[in-house]
Parts: sequence; C-alpha cells; structure tokens
Amino acid sequence: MEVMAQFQEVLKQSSLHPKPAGLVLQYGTAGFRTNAKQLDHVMFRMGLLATLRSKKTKATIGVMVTASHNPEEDNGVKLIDPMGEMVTPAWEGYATQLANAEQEDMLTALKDIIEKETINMSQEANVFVGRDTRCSSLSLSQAVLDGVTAVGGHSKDYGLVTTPQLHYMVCCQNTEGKYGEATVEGYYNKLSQAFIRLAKNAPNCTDDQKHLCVDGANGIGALKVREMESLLKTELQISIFNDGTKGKLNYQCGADFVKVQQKPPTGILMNTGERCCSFDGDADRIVYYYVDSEEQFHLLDGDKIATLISTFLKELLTQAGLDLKIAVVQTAYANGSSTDYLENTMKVIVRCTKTGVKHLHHAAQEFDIGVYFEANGHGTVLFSKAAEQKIQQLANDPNTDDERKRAALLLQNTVNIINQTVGDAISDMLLIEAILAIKGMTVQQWDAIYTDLPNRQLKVKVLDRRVIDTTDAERRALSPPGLQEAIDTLVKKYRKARSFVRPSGTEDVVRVYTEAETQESADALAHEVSLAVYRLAGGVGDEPKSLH
Ligand code: 16G
Ligand code: MG
Repeated sequence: MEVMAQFQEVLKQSSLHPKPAGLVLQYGTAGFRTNAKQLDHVMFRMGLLATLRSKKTKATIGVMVTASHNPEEDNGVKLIDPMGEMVTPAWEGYATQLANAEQEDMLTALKDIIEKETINMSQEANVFVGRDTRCSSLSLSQAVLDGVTAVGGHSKDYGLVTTPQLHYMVCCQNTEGKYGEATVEGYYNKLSQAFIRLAKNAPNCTDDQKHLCVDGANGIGALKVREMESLLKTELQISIFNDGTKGKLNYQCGADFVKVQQKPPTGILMNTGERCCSFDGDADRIVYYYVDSEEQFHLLDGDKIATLISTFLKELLTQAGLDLKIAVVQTAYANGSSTDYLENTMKVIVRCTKTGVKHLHHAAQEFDIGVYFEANGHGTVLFSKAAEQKIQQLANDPNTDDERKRAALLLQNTVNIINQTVGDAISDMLLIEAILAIKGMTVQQWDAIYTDLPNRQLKVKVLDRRVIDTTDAERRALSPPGLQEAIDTLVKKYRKARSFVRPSGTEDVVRVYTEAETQESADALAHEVSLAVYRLAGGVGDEPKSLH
C-alpha cells in the first residue's frame, strides 16, 4: 500500500479504538498497566508501535497482553525486543507519547516516531502476540492485532502463553532457530529434555523428593505446566493448585501475595515440610516455601533461589576446571544475609542495581555467567557466548576425564533448561527441582544455607512521589533535603539495621524497606522511616501508624 493510503487506513482503524480524552498513562517499569477498560486504544497503538519497531530492527517484535500479578480487572502490555529482551528505553518513551496523544493528534505522534527513527515504511514487519488468562485479554490482544494490520505488518497470534514463553519465541524467531524452535511445543521439548538429562544424575531420588506443589495463581502458568507435565515423565510429580478452574486470578494466591504477606496462598493443600512454589499471574516470577512441624511458614525467595543456583554453578565450574567469571546481581531489596553469604562465604562477585528486570539483566550481561534475581522471585541466568562455547567444547572433547566431562554435561543441560531471555517461573522451577535432586537436598536444607534478617516493607502516600530522588542503586535518597540524614539517624538505633526508600515505578506510592536483627526492630524502624517520609516528602492522608 502506498504510504498516504496507509496513513488513511491507520486513521480509519484508530477511530475504532478511540482514546478517552484527557487520559494519561505511563509505560512504567514493566509496560502499561491499569484497569482493562482504559486500555483498548493503548493496545491498538502498541500494535502500531511494535510494527514500527519491527520495521526499524528488521526483526520480529513481541507484544504480551498481561498485567502480571495485578488484580483480574486490570490489564497491561509489555513490548519485547528482537533478542527476547525488554524493549529499549528510548522506545518506552515513544510508547508513552503514542499512547497519550489525543485522538486527533495520534497520526502526528506516529509520524514523529517514523521521522525520528528514519523508518522505512515499505520494510516488512512481523509481530508475535500473546496473552494471559484475564477475561479482557482476548479483545485487547485483538486490538493489538488490528494495530499491526493497520500499518501493514504481519502478525502471529500465539493466544494463551506465559510472558517468558513469548520472550523465548521472539528470540528463537530472530536467531533462526539457534535458540530453539519458535513454538510452545519447541519450548516444552527443549526444557523437558534438559530436565530429564539433569535428573538422570540423581538416581537415588525418592518419589517423595520428586513431588512438588505448584500454586498457579489461577493464571496462565497453571495451564502451561499442565501442558508440559507428561513430558517430565516420572522425574517430577506436580500437584497443581489454583489452576483457574475455581478461584480468581492472583486473589490471595500467587508469588506476589506469598512474598508480600509472608504466608501460604489459599487454595493449596500442603503437608508439613512439603516443598511448594507459587507463580505470579503471567508466570515470570516464582517463590518457594514450606511449613514446618510448628506451623511456622518459611519463604525461599529470589535471594535464596539465586544462592542455590550460583552455588550449583560454581561447584560445577570447579569440577569442570573452567575459569569463568560468575556474578550475582541483586537489588536493594535483597536480604542483607544473602548478600553477606554470597560475598563472604561463597566469595562470588555481587552487584546491586536499580529495581526492574531490565537493569538486572543489563548488569548480568557483563559477566561470563550472570545470575540475577529480584527478591520477589523474578530472575534467570545469562551465559556469555564465550562461556557457552567453552562449556560445549569441554563436553565434546574426547580427552576430557570423567569427572570434568560429567560437570561439563551438567553445565550444558543447565544452559538448555534456562530461559535466558527473561525470568521464567517454569524454567526456574525445573532448574531448582533438578538442582535439589542432584544435590540430594531437601527444601529445609536449602533454607538453612543462611537465615534471612527480619524485614518489613511499607508504602507511604505523598503528593508527588517524584520529590524522592535516589542514588547508589536506590540505596540512598538525594532529595528531599534531610531525608537521608533522618534515615541514617534512625538506622543507627538498631542492630544489623538497614533501610532505604524509593518511589514505586508501578504504583503512586513511596516504598519503604527496612531490615534489622529482630522483627520488632524492623517494624519499629519501618514505622519511623515512614513518618520521616511523610513529614519530609509531603505525605497525604493520615500519618503512618505504628505496626504494633
Ligand atoms: C515490575 C518489575 C519488577 C519490579 C517491580 C517493582 C519487570 C518485568 N517487572 O513488576 O521487576 O520488581 O516492578 O515495582 O521489570 P515497584 O516499582 O512498584 O516497587
Ligand atoms: Mg509477572
């Protein structure tokens, strides 16, 4: 189609997806996210934008319709770049501009992007679209597809998939199959084969140890685990709870609920000491937990997962005699005990970045092996090309002795089981299960590697959260004046204490984090820091109340 005619078509189609006048939304930490009723125009426009991005990069782009762990009535959209990573920041800016242009200015906003990025409109474009199980997701993903078509792009609708599956398939498509086949079956086959090969190294694993309870958050993860279950054969027996047949999405269940509330989800039947895990609503986060004989709940969050995985990898590197630099990337939310254990006992490099997967992902790329996890359970492992080659060479070298060969093969299958594009609950679960089986480790032994410092997270409502400016990976506040000094003074009152505050990237609040030697201290400090934020950063509503 000729360019002018194409713009006419965009205008015509766009009028079928009108923007409510005055509505302003931000492409936040992980895409747009708000009540589903406000998103039709955003979806159509993200279809347009993804097509432009595809023309620009001459590669397939992904669009995932999901609001992750938000309530059922919300929805959202995440854009995926060619290598399966999150869309580059400059284009997040375009996304915000395009989504907020009033109906009559939409075409101008679109043309602006085309001009700034010197996009050749006759270039072919291809967009992969996926969605989660929310009721609103079907029609919203149709709006994305309409956007792609309106600007002359090709699309492939994958229907119901997890967010990490779509990331994976975009990467496969753009690497001509080198990463795997760009189908859901291809994903299941690659991961399950690697899992079964790893599980072969745990011949003494009992049936009890092979059992896992999964809380699917009543979302897409439950559906997808069910689809791949049979491929895991007898190596892993999964009982799926909160599979979406009865309960409501993310309601009193799922990884975010379990992490924030520090208690088991409803809808799960767990025996004493039994290993359980929870996914979030789009299956890109996972946390583990169990309840002991005194009914005490034990959470194994992203920090514990990062420790388990990096210990396993480090041991294999030693056995294989491979000199590869391994690092763990965390955020300020990482429990102080985990950082201490990683740095001082395991002696691995630890890096701290700002909150948000893209920051961790980026930092992890700087090492041969970068293990990154947020405490909330989002994370994965990245292997550099050189690291993958060295592992491969060693595994294929006929002169490698038995012990080194075994380690190299284990490393090779570990590479294959991991979804390197983004944190992936299913892939992380399979890796963790394989590690526990190979090491003959119970969930209690894993938990005992180090003891978490008691901690507390609170939120404070302020007039404008942007008055808080942070530095040092969000660990120190630069403004408003006096806030950091106030926090420093309060922290000094408690043993082993630490605290930081940061404006949320997904909610209109300031977040407060504290940790200390006892829960009472962590709670008292959290209250005092909240008060300081309230007083110095323009708190609204009632003063924060004490927790006890
Ligand atoms: C988003 C981020 C997550 C981060 C969270 C912080 C991605 C895919 N997700 O969910 O990594 O921990 O935001 O939220 O980047 P907050 O800024 O509201 O604390
Ligand atoms: Mg998620």
